[in-house]
Amino acid sequence: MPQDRKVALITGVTGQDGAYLSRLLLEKGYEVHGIKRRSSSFNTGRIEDIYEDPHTPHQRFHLHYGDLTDSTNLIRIVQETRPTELYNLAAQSHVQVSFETPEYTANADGIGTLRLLEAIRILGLEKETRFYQASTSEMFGMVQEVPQRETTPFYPRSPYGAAKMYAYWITINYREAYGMHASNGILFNHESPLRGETFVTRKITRAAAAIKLGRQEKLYLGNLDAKRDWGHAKEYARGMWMMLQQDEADDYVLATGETVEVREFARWVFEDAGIPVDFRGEGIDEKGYCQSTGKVLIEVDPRYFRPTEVDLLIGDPSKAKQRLGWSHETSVRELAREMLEADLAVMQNAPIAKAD
Ligand code: NDP
Ligand code: GDR
Repeated sequence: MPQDRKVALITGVTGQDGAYLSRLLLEKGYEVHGIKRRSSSFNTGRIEDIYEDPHTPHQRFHLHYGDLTDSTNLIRIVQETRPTELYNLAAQSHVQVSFETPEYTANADGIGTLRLLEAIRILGLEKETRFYQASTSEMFGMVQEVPQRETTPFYPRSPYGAAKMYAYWITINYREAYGMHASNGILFNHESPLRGETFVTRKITRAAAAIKLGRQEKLYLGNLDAKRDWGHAKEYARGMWMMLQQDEADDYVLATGETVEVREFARWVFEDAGIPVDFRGEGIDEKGYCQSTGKVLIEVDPRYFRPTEVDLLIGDPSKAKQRLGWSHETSVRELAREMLEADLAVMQNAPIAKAD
C-alpha cells in the first residue's frame, strides 16, 4: 500500500462534526467518503458546499448510502473504499431522545461501532485502517472527579451514555486484541452554527434570534442549572484528525477546561441579541423576564427534564495538549456570539419563519 494514500471514510458525514471534518480532510488532500442515511427529504444541508456530483472529474468527495445498524452494508462500503482512516461519528446523539429510543440507541451507537470494527477485521484491514471512535464526556455522567480526565471513572446517566461506553471499550478491546490503530476521542460538548437545532445552545441562539425579529414569543427550556464545557466543533474536528496521525493509538479528552451554566449561556445570548433577561423564581417556576418590558421570554418546562441528569462537566485536556499539541481557541462567550450572529443572518434572509 503506498504510504501517501490518504482515504478517509466518515460515518455521520451529514452531522455537525462530519461536516467540519470532511472540509478539513479535503483541505489536507484526502479522498473523502461519507456514509449518509436514506431520508425522504434532503439531509445534506451541512455539506452542500463541498458536495460533488458523481460526474465531477477527479471527484474527491463521495457519498454512500448506509446505516450503522446494517453490517453487510458497512462491510461492503469498507471493502469498496479501503480507508486509511475511518472516523465513526454516526450516532443517535441526543441524550434525551435516548431515553425514548434506548434499544435503537444501543444498536446504532454501541453495536454499530462493533460492526465497523468487525468490518475492518473481516476484510483484513487491521494494519491498514486507523479507527477513530466518537466517545463522549457523557460517559463520566455522575460526578466522580473534577475536572474529568482520561483516568476519571465512568458513571453514565443515560441510555446514550451507556451505549457509548460499550463503543469506548470495544474500541480499546480491538486495539489490544488485534493490534489495531483504534483511538477514542472523549469529547466534551462542542457547538457551532451547524449544531443540531434541538441541542440547548442552538435552541437558545435560534430562539433569541427569532424573538428579536418578532417571530417567536417565548423560549421553553429544561434544567437551567446544568453546567457544560462548551468548545467550537471546528477545533474539535482538528483534534480527531490529530489523534489518527500519532504513531500509537490512544484515548484523549478534548475540552476547554471551562464550565458554564445553561442559564448563563442563555443570559449572554439574549443580552447579545439586545433583549437582556433577568432570571427570577426557582425550579419549574423560574422564568427569564425581559429587562425593558418585563415580558417573560424564557420559561422552564419540565418536559425537558431528563430522568437522570449529568449536572457538571468540566474537562482536563492536558494530555491532548502535551501529546497532540491540541488546544481550543474559541472561548464559549465567542462561540455563543458566533452562533447567534449566524442564526440572525439566516433568519433575516428567510422569507417566512415559523415560530417554534
Ligand atoms: P449529529 O447528531 O449532528 O450527527 C450525527 C450523524 O450520525 C448524522 O450524520 C446522522 O445522520 C448520523 N446517524 C445517526 N444515526 C445513524 C445511523 N443509524 N446510521 C448512520 N448514520 C447515522 O452529531 P455530532 O456531529 O454533534 O456528533 C458526532 C459524534 O460525536 C456523535 O457520535 C456524537 O454522539 C459524538 N459526540 C458529540 C459531541 C458534541 O458535543 N457534538 C460530544 C461528544 C461526542 P442524519 O443527518 O441523517 O441524522
Ligand atoms: P448534552 O447536550 O445532553 O450535554 O449532549 P444538550 O445540549 O442536549 O444538553 C445540555 C444540557 O442542557 C440542559 N437543557 C436542555 N437541553 C436540551 N437539549 N433542550 C433544552 O430545552 C434544555 N434545557 C436545559 C440539558 O438537560 C443538559 O444538561 C451533547 C450531545 O451532543 C451528545 O451527543 C454529546 O455526547 C454530549 O453533548 C457531550
